Amino acid sequence: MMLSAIFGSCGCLEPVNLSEDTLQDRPYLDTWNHPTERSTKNVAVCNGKVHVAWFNSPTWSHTGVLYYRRSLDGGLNWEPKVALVGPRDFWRELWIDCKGDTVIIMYEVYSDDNGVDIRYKVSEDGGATWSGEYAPITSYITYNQEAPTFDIVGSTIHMAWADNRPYLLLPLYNIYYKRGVALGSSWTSDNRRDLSDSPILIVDPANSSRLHLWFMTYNTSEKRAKYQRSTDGGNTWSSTVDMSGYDAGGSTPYDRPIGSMAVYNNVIYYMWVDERTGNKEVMYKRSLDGGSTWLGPSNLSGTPTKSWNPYVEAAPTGEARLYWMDSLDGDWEVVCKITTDWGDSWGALERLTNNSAHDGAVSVDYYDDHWYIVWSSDVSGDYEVYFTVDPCPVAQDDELGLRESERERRPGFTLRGNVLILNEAGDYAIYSRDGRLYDEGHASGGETVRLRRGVWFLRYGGRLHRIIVR
Ligand SMILES: [Ca+2]
Ligand SMILES: [Ca+2]
Ligand SMILES: [Ca+2]
Ligand SMILES: [Ca+2]
Repeated sequence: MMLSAIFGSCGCLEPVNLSEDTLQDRPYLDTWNHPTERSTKNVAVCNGKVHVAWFNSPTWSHTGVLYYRRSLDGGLNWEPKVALVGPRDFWRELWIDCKGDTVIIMYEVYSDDNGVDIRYKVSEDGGATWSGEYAPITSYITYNQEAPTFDIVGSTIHMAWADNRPYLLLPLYNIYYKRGVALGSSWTSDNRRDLSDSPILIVDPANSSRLHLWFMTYNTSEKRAKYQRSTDGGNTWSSTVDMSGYDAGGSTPYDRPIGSMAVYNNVIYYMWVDERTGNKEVMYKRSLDGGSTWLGPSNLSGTPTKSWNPYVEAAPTGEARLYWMDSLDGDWEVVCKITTDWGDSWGALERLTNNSAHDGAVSVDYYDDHWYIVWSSDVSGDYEVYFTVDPCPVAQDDELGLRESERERRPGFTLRGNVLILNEAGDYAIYSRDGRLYDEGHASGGETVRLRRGVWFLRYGGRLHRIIVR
């Protein structure tokens, strides 16, 4: 049996309730209680510090508090949540990202005079202290500036957003790009890219001059997922590529071709949702050459139920993960699929949640062989923001990667560097993280097995152990 069937790989054991509040705690402030426009980024991990941001509101209302909470040890322990902004009028979305100890949160605010506007705050000490509130866009502010997305290169912020300032004399939504140097001390001018909305901007972590832009058109004539790229750090941009080539159905916010994108070293994982199969599915295209050519599309979710809110993240190892929400049992669950071969093949659907509550609004980050997952659930009746990590978080002194309850029953093996020492007599089997048998035999005591860096599973002494070789 594949070990992945024994161990769900979507997340680790019991999720952590980060919000713990009797009001509504949600990554995305909307009556649908899940994203309706694009999948937003609510978790960011850098230097082993986990940063999470969400909205807290009495009911559906623009008014609320933007909360922030961090862990300094990869999610084992959490500092108290901080009311970072508010109470004030927000709109729906926020976006958090980090680079080193620089953390930035952008969010939408609303006022009757200026409609929707974008604001941001910066921390330069890993989330310990925060700047005042800045406005990256200062022209046409009486129109709506929405859906901020950004990535950080050094101290440069590359950002995109949606804006309905007049274009061809009409107030139509277009996506715009601009760049801020010195964490936004000065900004380039607003650069209109194309119709229409919900951008996601990703800088290739291995090629920092390559910028990739996911966006969509959603109007009466076209409901498509689209793409542009820049290969010169945002100075010039390609023409638009129609990625979906198929109009998503319906006319509500919940019928948009909502999507996500991840990039590593010119491999691009591009996701969106449409109904070409007869129900909502996460569709997938992939590029192996930095967006010059594309493979696909293929149906990645493959469920007969509604699939929504895809969030894909990529690792330098060739592993990538797609999390999404699916109405599997009539309610919503967060589920995932994993590839370990740069997106050639994907494993079976696995559940992160399994309950009768509404689970969704999932986002994911990757850092140092770990996947960090944040979502919301109304399992308590008033929505909470939950966190998990896979593999399980490891304390500095816990080289076996076992949780406290397992450590008490510490089995007869030790790990010294990358050498596993089997101290007691018994049969053993070692599996790689994708479930393939790596080694097996009978130990008489004192045998050693050398392991590569990464995550392994050991069946030994009648139990299954997760081992992390660092
Ligand atoms: Ca709550
Ligand atoms: Ca505005
Ligand atoms: Ca489906
Ligand atoms: Ca559920």
